Amino acid sequence: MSALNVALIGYGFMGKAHSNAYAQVGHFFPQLTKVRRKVVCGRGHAGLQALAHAWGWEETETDWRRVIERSDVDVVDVCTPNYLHAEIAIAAAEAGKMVLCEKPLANTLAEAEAMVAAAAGVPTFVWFNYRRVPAVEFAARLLAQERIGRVYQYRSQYLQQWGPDPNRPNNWKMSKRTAGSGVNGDLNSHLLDMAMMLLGPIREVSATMETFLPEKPDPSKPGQTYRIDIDDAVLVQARFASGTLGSFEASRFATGFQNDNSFVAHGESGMLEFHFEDLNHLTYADMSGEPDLRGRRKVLAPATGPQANPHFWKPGHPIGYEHTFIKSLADFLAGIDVGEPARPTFEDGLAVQRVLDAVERSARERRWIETGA
Ligand code: SOE
Repeated sequence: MSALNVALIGYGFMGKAHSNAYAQVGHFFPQLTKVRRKVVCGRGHAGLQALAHAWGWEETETDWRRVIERSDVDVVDVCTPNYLHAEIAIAAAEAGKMVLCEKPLANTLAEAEAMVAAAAGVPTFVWFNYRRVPAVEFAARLLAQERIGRVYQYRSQYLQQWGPDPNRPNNWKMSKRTAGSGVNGDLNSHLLDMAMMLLGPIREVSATMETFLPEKPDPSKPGQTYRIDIDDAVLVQARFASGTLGSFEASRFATGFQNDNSFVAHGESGMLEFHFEDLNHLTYADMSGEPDLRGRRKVLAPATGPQANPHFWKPGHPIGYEHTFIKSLADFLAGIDVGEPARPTFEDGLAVQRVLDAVERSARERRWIETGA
């Protein structure tokens, strides 16, 4: 296949992460179909031009509808604020484009369902990038090999600390209309995607959501405040279809943690532990050996041999945040090349959205809610 022309819609933090992936993927994965940074689209003129210039986009556009009408655009990548995901992704899919979308897939479950229906005939992908951390992929292999046996408990946390910062500008993430939710969609969605990738579907949840500061000073308007109607923290108890008992915590008020996405899986014959703030390591405990040597051991991942990731640097040469996006894109392109869609697809994004929706209902109704999985 000749190069795919990509249109990126949105140019914030994620626009930069995706731009870097498009720029780098051909260097690390030269065997895959090439991608061309054709056009980046957004509303704010100066920021848009700056991103286009810095990251090598050929053209800019300010109306996403014009981008989707173009016959020379093959791939539409949606990384706008959440409330625009559904409208843009559905229009792009109906125009026959391949569609990639930032997480969470949508603002609501109904929107996510409509996106899956509209995109049935085109390749789709959701940027749950933490799946592609080599240590997480390694953990998935160990779980598939049943190295820790039956998993009794899975404890997972996504902790950030920027919530209380009085100097942080108000933006679309602070409003239910534009973001759909607070940490539930922004952070807990990552935890849920990773958990379901590792351990299968979640059957039911019981949750609490908290808004610590419903009103904050607006740093751009001295003396004024703004209202916050989204969740600052969410605590979830869950049961997986497999029988594993799960817990999920996501917070923007977790002082001391900048971006720690972590899990611990406790199995009958061992344990696995991962922290994104230490992303090149996986901690493993093996209960099958000599009793005195059963402590936790921290291994560098990717390791050597078949566990190594041959596409980045040699084993022992750590990788970072950006590689998770490059690898996500590489897997998407490899899926196109072999005709087997890479995951997470929009269906996987919808599965996460069902749990996010159940979490919200559970917190509102103060009871366990089944996800339907
Ligand atoms: C929020 O601060 C955020 O940028 C999320 O939106 C991203 O998905 C996460 O990877 C890092 O944190």
